[in-house]
Amino acid sequence: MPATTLITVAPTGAETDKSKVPALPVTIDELVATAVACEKAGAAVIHVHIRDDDAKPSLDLGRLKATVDALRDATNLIVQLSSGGSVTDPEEDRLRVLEAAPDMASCTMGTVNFGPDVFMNRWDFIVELHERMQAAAVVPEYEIFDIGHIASLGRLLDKHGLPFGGHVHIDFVLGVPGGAPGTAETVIAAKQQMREHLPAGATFAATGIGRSTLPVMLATLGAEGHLRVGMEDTLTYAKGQPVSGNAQLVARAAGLAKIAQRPPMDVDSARAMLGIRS
Ligand code: KMH
Ligand code: ZN
Repeated sequence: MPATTLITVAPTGAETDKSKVPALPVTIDELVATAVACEKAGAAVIHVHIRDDDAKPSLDLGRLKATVDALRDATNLIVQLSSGGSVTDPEEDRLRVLEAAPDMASCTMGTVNFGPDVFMNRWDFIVELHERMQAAAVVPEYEIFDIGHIASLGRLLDKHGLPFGGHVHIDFVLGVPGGAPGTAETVIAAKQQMREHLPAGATFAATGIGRSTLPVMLATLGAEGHLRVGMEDTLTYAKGQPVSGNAQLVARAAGLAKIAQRPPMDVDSARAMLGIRS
């Protein structure tokens, strides 16, 4: 069992409408304020989606760079940019995210139905993203929305080599309508697939969308996993109680991690585990 728990916060996402959820951080100032509070509460990684002046999802390179700089100035967090963007973002824009020089970027391991939409991740696109990350010294977090994505990652690593830093870290995003369900059973099945298809030493985190957040978190803590939480995935803290902010979700994860005798991993240890460039 790992001695500590890596906590990643995903504060914004691309799907939620700011006008319906005022606590969602969408400006750079709001993101920085959330990041500072989440670092204090126990997060080590921030998974970032940005918004434009109208609070719509954006992959504008200038704004991505400004966001990375602002987060680095205000926190010691590992900055992970989303290369997934929103379901409508073109592949070129998603690849260009790496030019903002984040510490990490997400890399989704397959196409998945995403509610009424399709989150498209063609094999050739995945290979291109993986190879550009190797060249740019950006550490991937491989996003797994469905069980078959784990075998696809095994195939990617066999054919195209290990990621920059040599360590394989994946994130099960469970409970998306169209993907694997957010249950303890999925966490265990996915972990079994990791053992079969990925190199020894690979680590995983998991997050459950919506009301699956707690079952996935509790199962993951008991299954040697790390945690992702945040308003990208969860907007309700308890029945009838909207999330007040991302730090509330990080604090709950940190509290449960302490109860599990696996307190939050500090940022320097997270950098060492993930193989982030210094
Ligand atoms: N917004 C989803 C379509 C990622 O950040 O890499 C994709 C997503 C995954 O959130
Ligand atoms: Zn995301």
